[in-house]
Amino acid sequence: MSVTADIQRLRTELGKLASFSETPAPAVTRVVFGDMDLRARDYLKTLFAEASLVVHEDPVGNTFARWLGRGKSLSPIATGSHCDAIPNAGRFDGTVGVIGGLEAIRALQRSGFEPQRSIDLVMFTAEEPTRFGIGCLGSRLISGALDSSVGDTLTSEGRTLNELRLAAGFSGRLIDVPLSPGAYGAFVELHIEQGPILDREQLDIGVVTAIAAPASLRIIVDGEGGHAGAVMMSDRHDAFLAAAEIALAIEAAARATGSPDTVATTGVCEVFPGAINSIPSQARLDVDVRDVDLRCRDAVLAAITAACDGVEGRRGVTVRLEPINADPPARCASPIVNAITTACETRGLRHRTMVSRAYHDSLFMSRIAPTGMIFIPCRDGISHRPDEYASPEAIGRGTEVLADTLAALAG
Ligand code: HGY
Ligand code: MN
Ligand code: MN
Repeated sequence: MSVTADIQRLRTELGKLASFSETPAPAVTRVVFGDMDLRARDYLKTLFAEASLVVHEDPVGNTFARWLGRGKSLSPIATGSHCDAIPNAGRFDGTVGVIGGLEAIRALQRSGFEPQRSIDLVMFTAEEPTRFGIGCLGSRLISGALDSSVGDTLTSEGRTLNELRLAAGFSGRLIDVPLSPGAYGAFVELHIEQGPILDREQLDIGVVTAIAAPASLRIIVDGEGGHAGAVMMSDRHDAFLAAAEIALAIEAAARATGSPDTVATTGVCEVFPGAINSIPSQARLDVDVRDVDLRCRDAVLAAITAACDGVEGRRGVTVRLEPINADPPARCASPIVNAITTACETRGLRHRTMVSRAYHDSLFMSRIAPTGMIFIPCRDGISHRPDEYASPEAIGRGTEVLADTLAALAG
């Protein structure tokens, strides 16, 4: 049985989804629980209903669209990804896994396939850290990796996660979000690679074997402010310059591990009071550190602590480190990797195994179900930018490999 994805429909629906954005095209910005996020969710639910899927939303907005299987007693399998987008991003990150997952199900329906196991299409809430400062919020809660108390401790613009989710229409208690291990027989996520390997090697599919271990932290530097004209250079304790020294030390630490997979990024830098004629009294850095090898990643975290200690002494400032998360890497399950590989071979697609340097909801779903990921190429590996691009043909191939994999797993 060979199913075929409707490439034109994929293109149309991804285009419509991209129109729900807080920034003008080609950029896409869609922050969780914002108006555009809620409009995108409504659009998706109409698509799910058209496909006769039974929709359920949990208390944090994770959305489950189920294609009922014949074996009611069998644990379902699942696919899915996210639809939120960081500021000034592209239209394919996450959405390919949701719309592609939907089209994989529709293609199987069109082919007359009837699953033994039910198949869930999951749209995870807040995979991006934009609003609440931590990535994979929805899948962390599903997998039990995050305690429900975050409902009162995570805040955005002075309001708590609980206040914001209830205002967005998601009722119920966060304590009821976790799914037990075994709730799913398997989880498979389709996603753009967000790196250059598949495009550069002109391959169709990446069969993911591992997902890098992400860590993030906030660094707050307190110095002495003062008048930009009146305070002599020798008397200054400039918080921004201290932070700048720390940021450069972070870069050096990532380069020094010897592992090509070690990456570190100072993605946010805020300076207070932020006036041209006032010496910065405080600076805030948000830092992201990753590697598939935990030792390398943690070596960078240790180097960051040492660098902060040194800067404190040399510059007469105080530095506070606030860890946000430090997660282990995920290994994809062999049966899922094999099912994806078989689908590629059956279709004669050029494929290779690879690690994911980006994190995904699969990183946490792997804690409760055997998990795998299907990557498709994106042009020049560009992502988290408006010029992120995956061709309709590449998305179609990924969707068809996903459909074959779901069919194999759903029996
Ligand atoms: O940052 C990441 O790896 C993901 O795209 N949120
Ligand atoms: Mn992303
Ligand atoms: Mn993503």
